[in-house]
Amino acid sequence: MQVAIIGLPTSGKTTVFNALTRAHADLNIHSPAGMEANVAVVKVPDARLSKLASIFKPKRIVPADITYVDIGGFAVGFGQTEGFSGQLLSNVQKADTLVQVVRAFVDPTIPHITLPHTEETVDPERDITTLDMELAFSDLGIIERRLERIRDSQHKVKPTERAAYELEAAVLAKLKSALEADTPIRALNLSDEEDKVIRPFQFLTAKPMLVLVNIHESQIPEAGDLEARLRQKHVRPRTEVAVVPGKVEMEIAQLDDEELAAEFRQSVGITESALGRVIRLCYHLLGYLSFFTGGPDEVRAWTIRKGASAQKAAGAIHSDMERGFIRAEVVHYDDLTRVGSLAEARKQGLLRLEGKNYVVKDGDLLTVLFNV
Ligand SMILES: Nc1nc2c(ncn2[C@@H]2O[C@H](COP(=O)(O)OP(=O)(O)OP(=O)(O)O)[C@@H](O)[C@H]2O)c(=O)[nH]1
Ligand SMILES: [Mg+2]
Repeated sequence: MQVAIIGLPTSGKTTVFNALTRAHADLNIHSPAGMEANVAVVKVPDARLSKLASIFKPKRIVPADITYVDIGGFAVGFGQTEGFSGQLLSNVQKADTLVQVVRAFVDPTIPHITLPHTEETVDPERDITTLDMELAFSDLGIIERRLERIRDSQHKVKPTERAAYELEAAVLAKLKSALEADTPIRALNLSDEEDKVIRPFQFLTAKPMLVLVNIHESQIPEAGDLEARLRQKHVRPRTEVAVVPGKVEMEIAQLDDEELAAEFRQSVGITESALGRVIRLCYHLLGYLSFFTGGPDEVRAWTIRKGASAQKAAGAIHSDMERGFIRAEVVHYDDLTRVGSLAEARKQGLLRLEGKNYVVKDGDLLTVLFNV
């Protein structure tokens, strides 16, 4: 899973990147325009892995991972001007989910650059709207150019292609009016057919979005109220909002001593680390779940979409396994850890043979039988 961290200048993107990845990226360097300023791969913490390891005693434990990319250069106006460079666009397009960092901390020594004609105030509501508009402008530009091309080539379309052309034009027109009414594409309930039509365009507002509101430590007591207010206004389908004290989260994440980190967290009133919370919200936004494989070599966590079949899950492990899928032996984590071994699970009938259409559940442990 790839997550792009975006946001207006000095909103705290690199601070949040450090908090989420435990990295030590330099805050004095402005994230360069359009570039991947910082990249890190994070192991997805999952307490179930160590429990499974105590059963399988494997040589290694392999957690799922997430790649975070801190992308710079979201100056205001990038979506409307040529300033929205190919590099920036393609770096954002690559991501599965966007994390938008919004500044809510007040610090007069750190200028907050927003629109040239707005005063330098801290206003998370305004900034959420600004960034959403920039992304929407980019999508609208692509839609309008495509619609124009469809109109211009109407007379050349072969009869066999006409239906596909008309469907595409209709879907794009629907997206256009949604965007013009300030509704991002991700919030539309598109059919599978419509989804397939728009996928190649890689629209920015079609990606799930987590809005991370970056507060100062002193604002922690008001965090709950602020979050409730912003959620009410900005949570929509495939959009989540969370308030985090970025700087103190970064300082805690950078501690090597887990015990000290827990103490620190408790002393400032943080119940769940931003690192864990953001991963949880990204899984939720993408509709992902984890399943496991286990054996003497490794115990491993895998990520797939909710609703995926056992055959699709096998494909996440290896394409050969998907192609040559025969059956999967499935036992749920809860059952396996309750009885303590695969042999015992088998004896109690908890280890089931499932076919290719079995819908994998979060926490299933799969052994794929395949033939190539
Ligand atoms: N006082 C205070 N300063 C913060 C807080 N969060 C971030 N900062 C500071 O704000 C400045 C900008 O933070 P960065 O994380 O570098 O922000 P950025 O969005 O990556 O900035 P650019 O890459 O320049 O666009 C840094 O000096 C941070 O230390 C906070 O909660 N309180
Ligand atoms: Mg930065």
